[in-house]
Amino acid sequence: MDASKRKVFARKAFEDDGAVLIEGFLNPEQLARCRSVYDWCVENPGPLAFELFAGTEKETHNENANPGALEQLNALVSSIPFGELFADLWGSKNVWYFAEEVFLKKNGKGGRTPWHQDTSYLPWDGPHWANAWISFEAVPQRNSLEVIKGSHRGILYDGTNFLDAEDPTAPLHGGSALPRLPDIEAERRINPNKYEVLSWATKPGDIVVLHPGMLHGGAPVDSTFRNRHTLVLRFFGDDSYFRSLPSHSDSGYTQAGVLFVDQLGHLKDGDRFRAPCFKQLR
Ligand SMILES: O=C(O)CCC(=O)C(=O)O
Ligand SMILES: [Fe+2]
Repeated sequence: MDASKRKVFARKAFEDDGAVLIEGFLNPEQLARCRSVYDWCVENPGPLAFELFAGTEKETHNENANPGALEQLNALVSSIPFGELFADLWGSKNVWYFAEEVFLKKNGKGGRTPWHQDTSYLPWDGPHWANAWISFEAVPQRNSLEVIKGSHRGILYDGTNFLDAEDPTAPLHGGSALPRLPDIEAERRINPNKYEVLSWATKPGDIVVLHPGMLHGGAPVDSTFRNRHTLVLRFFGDDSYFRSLPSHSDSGYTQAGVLFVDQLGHLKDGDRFRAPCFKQLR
């Protein structure tokens, strides 16, 4: 496929399926710079760093929006053609960078990242949102990110609280504002075809781009693929809106979530998602 056909394919796949693999997006030098920011985050955790399922076989290191890494990340995303990628993928004039998330599953431990939608945690609506999922190892398909095809256009469920190692659907917010997540893994064990799951083996330099409103989860590491170092970078474009989270949350979330809450205080439901703290790339 030539470059222009690849762009058309990626745009259609992202719109229809919610996710697409972009092979070889990062050259080795860009990938190395992503890795050094990732390593800095793991070595210098910020206030929201969290060990998922701490002390169990499922333990995964996770962090969102480390304030100490903000300047490095803004410089990193400005130096790599993410602006061009997302302007093409969405058909958006403007592109902004939101923040990062890190995942580390090591030594053959680190369970599945439970199925969830990022939009249960983040006050986001509209088509122009994307996660760039970057893993630094060559990831076999069975250990990779999994997404449910087309689910970015489906129901928004409550999140998982990521606390109950036995129940991956334990609600984040609770109450009745959002329906409880289905237990997708349990349903897949009974009927492997119940959900149309997409996943890709990836090579270093590949990125998986996914709409954060889709149902997605991360397969575990195991005895043959023992370590997964993953950096997720999040972006938004013209057609992106503020959508408040439930007014009641068992997890103490505000209606703007837990990230950049003060900077988002001026936004009401349906407003364009704009705030000067987010780096404009285009
Ligand atoms: O890599 C993973 O295990 C999960 C990724 C994820 O949840 C995300 O990209 O938002
Ligand atoms: Fe996620």
